[in-house]
This record gives sequence, structure tokens and C-alpha cells, in this order.
Amino acid sequence: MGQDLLDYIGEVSSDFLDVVSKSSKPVRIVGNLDTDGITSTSIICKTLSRLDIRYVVSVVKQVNSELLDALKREDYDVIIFSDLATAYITELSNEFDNDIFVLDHHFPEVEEKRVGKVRQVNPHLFGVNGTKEISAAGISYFFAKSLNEVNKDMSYLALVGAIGDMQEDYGFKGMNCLILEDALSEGTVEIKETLRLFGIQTKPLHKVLEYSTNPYIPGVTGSERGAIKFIEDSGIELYDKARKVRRLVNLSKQELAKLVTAIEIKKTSGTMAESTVGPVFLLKDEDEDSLKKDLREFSTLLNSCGRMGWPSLGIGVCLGDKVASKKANELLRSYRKEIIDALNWYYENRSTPNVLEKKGYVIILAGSNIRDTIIGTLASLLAKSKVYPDGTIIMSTAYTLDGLIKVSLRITGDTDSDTDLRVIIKELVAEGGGYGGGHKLAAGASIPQEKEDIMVREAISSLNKYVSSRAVTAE
Ligand SMILES: [Mn+2]
Repeated sequence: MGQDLLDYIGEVSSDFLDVVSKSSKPVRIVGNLDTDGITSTSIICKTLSRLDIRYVVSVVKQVNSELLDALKREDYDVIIFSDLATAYITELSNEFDNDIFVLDHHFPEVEEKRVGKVRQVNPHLFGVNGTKEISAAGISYFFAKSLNEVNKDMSYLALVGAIGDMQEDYGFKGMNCLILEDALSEGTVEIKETLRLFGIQTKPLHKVLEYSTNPYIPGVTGSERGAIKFIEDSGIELYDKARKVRRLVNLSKQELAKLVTAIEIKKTSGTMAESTVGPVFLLKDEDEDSLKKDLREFSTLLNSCGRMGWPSLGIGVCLGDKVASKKANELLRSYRKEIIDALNWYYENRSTPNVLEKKGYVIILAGSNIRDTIIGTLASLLAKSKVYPDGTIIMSTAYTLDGLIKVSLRITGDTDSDTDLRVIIKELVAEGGGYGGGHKLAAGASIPQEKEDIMVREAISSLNKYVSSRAVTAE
């Protein structure tokens, strides 16, 4: 599985050591702002520290011409990009004289593994699905492992990165399984079969049910009192012998079965509750109430660091810094609040020109009301909820501080469709200026604010065209 890719990573890592040994300067690392970017960057940082190689690191929202200009003015010999720069291979090769390593999994535009002094380590070039089977953290992990087997102890970080990029769906696929095997054999991670509700580690049992939106449990979701009564009615003790509120992970198999049955009965239709029983991945040595215990919560914690403008804290968390972890926990609380504020703004604006609801798509124009790093999360939440029918395209936009509009495209429901949202992004950028890219099911762009009217007009015509062409194919 992915052996060609692993062989190539082996070649690239010795190539890397070779160029580093000839340089007297630190290695320059540039990573992406999201969970996958933060974990992949952290894996590289620790790997270099272990090799006594100095480095300078930054975490950025995206590569653009300003970033490239800034990098050109710097004085380094070797640059590593993690979880970004795939769309800039040609520019990097033409305009830079550095030895460059691009460890990424976004869809490649250049087919060559090496262009001049730029090495491209990308799973897609080896027939490995970089959208579902390995993330940038996974690529960085295999890079780290081929430099030194001791780096296998960071396998769990690669899994956190994969989770951040939504590559975990009741388990892992493809090369992510190889990483999971390493984590299990290292003994860092254990798997538990339980209700896959969020907060099973950190939140009291009744709080987990109160906050559960998937499944939505009538009379329980959104009601603390309802949740407590529901648990008592199911015949499950809410408190342990020490009179402490229990957590979902503390329930026995029988109690878990009771709870699942109770949820099944409470829900009026479907078997959603049953399908929410599945594997959760836990860090063995982490405290029960730590936000790093459940790898999915770990992923959310890092994501909030990035989105709230503190990616360095995320790196600190990955490298095991206690102070960083404490600050990150506080940041997560503010992040959750901002997301709830964003959701409230959306619901309040549904019948205004700020939220254009059309056949097959929705355009959300948040302006300065929602932070540009939160708007994509709002779009993802709406895509996962049942607010719109399956197949609805959600386009959300918000202003950035540097005069741009951040645009995110998502689609509701089935993720295996033929939809390619990058097609629409390309048309928007062609008319409105700026730049864009992403994945088939999650794409984005940055467009100058003065082009907002043109962008909206173009989006409507492009989305209308797209929606009607899909309707024809469907028939
Ligand atoms: Mn990624």
C-alpha cells in the first residue's frame, strides 16, 4: 500500500539530509494554519530538533505572492512547505534558488516529482488518494520516520492531522491505516468502541447528550434537565460512588447498550443512534479529562488555535508544552463562542439580503460580522446539518483584515458525488480577480473587496449554470 510513495519519501529524506549538511543556515519551515498544517509542521520541527538541525518556522493561512516576496528577501538555503504550496510549484522553481521540499496532499497541478530544485512529495503522484487516505501530517510523518525510526512516537499526531482534514470516518483508510498500526504498536493510542458523540472524554455524561446534534435527540438535545431525566429513565447512574458525574467513557458495555436503545426509542425515525457507535481513538497516557485524550477533540483544539490566530500555541501543544496546552484550552472556549455567535448571526440574517437562498445553493455574505477564519467552519457546520437538502452548495464569504473577501464553498450531504467545487472557484477568480483552490468538496478563494458586486453576480450565474447542469446529469 503506497510502497512507491514510501520509497520516494525515503529518497527525498536522504536528499534533504544531503542539502542540509551543505548549508550553514537554519531550515525554513512554512506550514498551513489548520489542524493538518499544525500537526505536520510540528512533526517536522521535532524531527529536525532530534537531528540537531536548526529551523525557523511560520504558520500561514495560504501561499500568495506577498508571502513568496517575503520569503525571497530571507536568507535560507532550504525551505520546507507543509500542507500548502502545491499550486505554486512552477513559481517556486522559476523564482527561487533554494532547495525546496513541498510536503503536501492537495491535488497537484504539476505532474513532475521534481522541478528544478523543488521536490514535490504528493500522494496523488503515486496513485494514492490524498483527499481520503493520507494528509500532509501523514506525509510529514513518513518523511520523519524515514529519517529516524524513533519518530514513530509521533504517529498519533499524523492521525490528528488526518482527522482535522476529515479523513476519519468510523476508522481510517489506506495509508492512514499504516499510521494507525504504528500508533497501536507504539502503544500511544488505544481504540474504544463507544457512542461517537463529541466530548465523551471531557464532558459529563448529561452534557454530552445535551450538546448532541448528531443524533438530534428530541427533548434531550439542548435541555440539561431533559438530558439528566433521560439518563435516569434509562436506568443509568449519573453519579459514581464518589458522587462525581460520570462520563460516557466510564459506562460499561451493558450500560452503553441501554443508552443506545433508549436513544433509538426516543428518536422517531432512522437508526442514526446505532450508527453513532463506532471506534474512538484515545491517547493512552493522557489524563481522562484532557482535551488531548480523544484524538478528535485534540484536532478541534488545534483547529481553534489556528482559527483564533494562535497557531504557535497549537505547535506548543503538539510538542507537549504544558503552558501552551492550558492557554489553548482557554482559546477553544472563545472559539466555540465565536462559532455560536456566527450561527446566531446566520439564523438572524436568513430572511435578509445577507443570506441569498436559491434553488440548489445558498450565498452567505457575512462581511465583517464573522471572522474570515470562522466562516469556513460555519459553512461546514451548515453542510453537515439538515438545514438544506442534500446536494445544496453553500457559498460563504467574509472580509479579511487585508482588504480581501474570503470565500468558502461546501456541499451538503453525500461526499462521494462527482461534484467538483473548484470549477466554480475558478470562474469566480477569473472574473473577480484574486486566487483560489482547494479540494473537490471544500474549495475556497480570496477576492478583492472592491470586486464584491462582480463576485456576487458571477457567483449567481456560475452556480445557476452548475446547478442546472447537474440536474440534467441526474435525469
Ligand atoms: Mn491538509
